[in-house]
Amino acid sequence: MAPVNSAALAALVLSNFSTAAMASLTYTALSKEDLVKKFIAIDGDVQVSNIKASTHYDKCTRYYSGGNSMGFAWEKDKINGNLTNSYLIPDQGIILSTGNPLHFESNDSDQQTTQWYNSSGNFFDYDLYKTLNNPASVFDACYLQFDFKCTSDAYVPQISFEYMFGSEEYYEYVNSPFNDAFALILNGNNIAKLPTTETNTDVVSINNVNYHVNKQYFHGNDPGTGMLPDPAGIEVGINYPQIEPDGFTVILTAVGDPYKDPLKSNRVKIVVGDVGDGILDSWVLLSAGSFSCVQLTKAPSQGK
Ligand SMILES: [Ca+2]
Ligand SMILES: [Ca+2]
Ligand SMILES: [Ca+2]
Repeated sequence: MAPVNSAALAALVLSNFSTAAMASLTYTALSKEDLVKKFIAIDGDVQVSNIKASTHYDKCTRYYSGGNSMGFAWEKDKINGNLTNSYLIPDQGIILSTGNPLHFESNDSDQQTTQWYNSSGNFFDYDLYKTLNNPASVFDACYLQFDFKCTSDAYVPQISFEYMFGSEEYYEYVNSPFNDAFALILNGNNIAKLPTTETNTDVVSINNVNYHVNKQYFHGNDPGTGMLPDPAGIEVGINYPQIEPDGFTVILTAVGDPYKDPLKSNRVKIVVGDVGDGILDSWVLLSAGSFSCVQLTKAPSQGK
């Protein structure tokens, strides 16, 4: 880890929050049923069933709020350049981690790690494994799954939500087997995809969105590369000291295409996993109120 002057760090934080208090998220531990409820828009009547989650979901998930207090992105991640009007994370929603959700804040380490796996299992996830371009073993997967449909055929289901993915695997383990990833699987298809891609995959993972490829979707936040050569020959630095991951995506939007029949159940699985081993954790933060049932007359996709 590169030395970081604490006074300079504090000044930097304040410059990104000139009028606001120090950034701080509020985390709430909820049952898996309440996590899903927090995630569903009260717009139309959504019927949810068959809620499942990782056996350690009480450890790897939280509801969070206060996201806007984490501030805005620097233009080109250039500290003391111009701040954009793009928030770094969704204001409130759910956070899932391959380690501890509460370790998302404060970049005080190059190696935030919590291992949930043990001798009785890796917390492997086959659905996430299948989305990977070059599959490697998945560890510490944290997931939430549910079925949903609309309670009346006057409504149709819609899915559109914002999320960001960040990881301690950046920058050192880009293009390595430690390819932590996130997927949101709707009726068998991953809809958490990069809007465009320079590579042959659109999966949100370490190797597919980073300082090197698809970098328009990436924010660097690296405290130093330790004994490894600095990638691309540049010192990135901690651009966002309020955020622990050494790199993270811009806020991305996932849009789903649920079954047209409003009465047919849709299955949704949200999953983040360590890949290759269980260390150097990743986090995904998803906006609340993203799944909804809207009146048929308002639905843009009607008649398809
Ligand atoms: Ca870090
Ligand atoms: Ca882990
Ligand atoms: Ca990892």
